Amino acid sequence: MPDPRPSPAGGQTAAIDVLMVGPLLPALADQVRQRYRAHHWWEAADPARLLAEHGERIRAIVTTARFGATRALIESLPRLEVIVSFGVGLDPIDMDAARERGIVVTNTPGVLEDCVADTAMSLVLSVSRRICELDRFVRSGGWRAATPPLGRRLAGRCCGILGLGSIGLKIARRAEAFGMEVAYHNRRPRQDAPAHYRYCPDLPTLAAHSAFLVLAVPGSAQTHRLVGAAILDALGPDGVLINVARGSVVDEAALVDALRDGRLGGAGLDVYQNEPEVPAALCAMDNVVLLPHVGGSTVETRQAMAQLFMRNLDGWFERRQPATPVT
Ligand code: 8YV
Repeated sequence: MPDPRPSPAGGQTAAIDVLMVGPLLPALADQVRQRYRAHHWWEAADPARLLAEHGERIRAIVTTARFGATRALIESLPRLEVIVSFGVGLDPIDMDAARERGIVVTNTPGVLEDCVADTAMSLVLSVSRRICELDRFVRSGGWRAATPPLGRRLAGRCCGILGLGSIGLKIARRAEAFGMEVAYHNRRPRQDAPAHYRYCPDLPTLAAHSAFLVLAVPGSAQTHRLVGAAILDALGPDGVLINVARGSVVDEAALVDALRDGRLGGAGLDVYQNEPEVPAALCAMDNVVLLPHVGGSTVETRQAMAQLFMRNLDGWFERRQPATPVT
């Protein structure tokens, strides 16, 4: 439905129709609505009717790394010029459909990597030192009756990183600061990586060598279910899986089985196969720490992402120059 409010600050952009696929941060959604004629796709009682009425005029899809843009949606908008996404992940955007039409896609790289790396290290620490479990132990009065269980130390143990990209590199630096050894697997060795980072030519080798296997690869057809039973077994009963990448990278049923059977030591997860659904079995396990996909969710990072998002949207319509185009 078009937002009924006028677009006072919109100036030249006020007459441009944009389709908001899902909810944005309230302040960012307000900015978009003040500057553009925004249609709320996810709230439409009859999405087909919304498209029939406004689709001909829509020139931008504004979306997030969660909601993306399907081929069907892209193909239904004949005047579509640009897809502006909040987040770095491109997996829910049909990039082929966008490329075929010459539609520009933008995301928000370079501003959320520190926070995602912090989240990864928070999970490493929380699982290894049993922070959440011990918090529950204190709150429930368990301390009066029993000695707290021991955690495992980080220093001297190996942090294995699947995907030494911009986020992976920041995770590596943090792991080093905790005295950990760093190993990684990419399709090929990263030339600018410090020489003491051990390159593993394949994922099973990395898993076998690591105490913590941290997933930092993009979600894609190439990374789909890369981590299954064999990799979890290579990580082993003392090993911990950390996922700040995408739920699609892990075979979640195999993960539950490995944890339940004690073939894997623990897991720290920020992402899941079918968000916001989390398997009940995981919720019942003490050696698992669960976050609700908050890798980049800090005030500072969200503000920086929102600014970059607007520089992409305005940059396209004012100068044909978005700040961070992907295509
Ligand atoms: C986003 C993410 O912050 O950027 C990404 O790819 O997965 C998240 O951390 C979130 O999806 C924004 O909607």
